[in-house]
Amino acid sequence: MKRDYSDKLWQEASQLFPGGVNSPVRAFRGVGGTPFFTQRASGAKLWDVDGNEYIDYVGTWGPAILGHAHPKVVRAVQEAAREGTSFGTPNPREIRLAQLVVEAYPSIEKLRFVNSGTEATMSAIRLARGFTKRDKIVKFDGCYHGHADSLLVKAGSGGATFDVPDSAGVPADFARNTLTLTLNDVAGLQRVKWDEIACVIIEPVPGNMGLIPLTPEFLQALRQVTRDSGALLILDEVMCGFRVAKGGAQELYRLKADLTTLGKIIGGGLPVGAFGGRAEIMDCLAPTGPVYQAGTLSGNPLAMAAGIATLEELFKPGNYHKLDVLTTQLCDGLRGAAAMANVPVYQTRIGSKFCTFFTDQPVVDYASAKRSDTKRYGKFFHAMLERGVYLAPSQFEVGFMSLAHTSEDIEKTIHAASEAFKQL
Ligand code: HOZ
Repeated sequence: MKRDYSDKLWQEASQLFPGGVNSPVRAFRGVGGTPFFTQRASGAKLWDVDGNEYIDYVGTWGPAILGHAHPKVVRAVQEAAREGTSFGTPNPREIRLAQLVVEAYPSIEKLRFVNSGTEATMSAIRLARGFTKRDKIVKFDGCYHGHADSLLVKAGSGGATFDVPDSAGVPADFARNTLTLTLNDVAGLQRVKWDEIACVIIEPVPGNMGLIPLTPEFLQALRQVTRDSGALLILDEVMCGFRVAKGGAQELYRLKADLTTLGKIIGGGLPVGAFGGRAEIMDCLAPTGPVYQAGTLSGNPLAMAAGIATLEELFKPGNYHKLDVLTTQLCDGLRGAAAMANVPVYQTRIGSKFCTFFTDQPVVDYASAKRSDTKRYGKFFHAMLERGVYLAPSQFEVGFMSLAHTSEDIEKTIHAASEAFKQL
């Protein structure tokens, strides 16, 4: 595989950006080697600057559920750009996108758009603290909710990949107010003094330590304990929102959050986040309430246009079923290919998210995810990349299927995996 131009750009990027990148997990340190530079992307494919083609299962870390550069999304962004790239005033597209979100999420009565998932979770936590007048929050080991200070405690994603779950630079006084618990541990929920807790934040489809299914009993227990104590339940659906079902994890598990955070898909590939929930809570935000939150580019018309086009296309009948079928086909194929090569794997899938752990033990929480053989994952990753398949460059991230993937792409991927597993 030709790599000359990517390698040259990597030298230049390494002089300019810490670790050569603008977001750590892109640096391939979790799998070894150095990243390729992408020239363009279309449908289910990426092409790097050396002309290599990849079937892409990262999908820009989740937003590309329609595939890359979907014509309707591109057209919507072009049309919006012609009318102006940012206004700093209310604009009609904010309303249309908000209506699409509210239609899908019955728990969201009011929402606010921001510019990233990190902003969404950071703002939701502040709002929860302002609403409840309590300081302490609860999160779960290995869940990642962006990089706001209070949330970089036992964090997944890059925190898991680089083994820095507790970031330097977070004041001890902040971290002290973040309590952590173990996923799927119903008994562990009893160890918390819930009447001191402002909120619990959880990825209802944890996807930042690989992909770990939560039991319905655990989710229901969490809902019960928060409801009883007045602590708010924040479901972080930045990754799983609009991906695992039209109404996200809340539809899948019949749950109702007090606050929900969203991002990724709702921006159709442009920078967007949102948080929303009960009107009574949301009205505590300025200018109606005392909790301050703001953003020059929030509700940006280009991002709104991309989000509207994405959701309108995604909501067409049959699309979620198609995603399920494609992802099941891939996961069955990967499991079969691993078995044929005698490589123990634990394959997980929820909707169109999937993950292959290199362990024969069930993965149910962060500790069991960490038992996966990450070196083996790195070898598998590179064996797949050489065969034109781009998987997440870390064991602690997940794969994303898109509507642009075809059965033929999946067959090619399974064929590549059969060879890659044998090579291990
Ligand atoms: N937040 C993404 C999912 N883990 C990864 C993207 C990034 O950190 O660059």
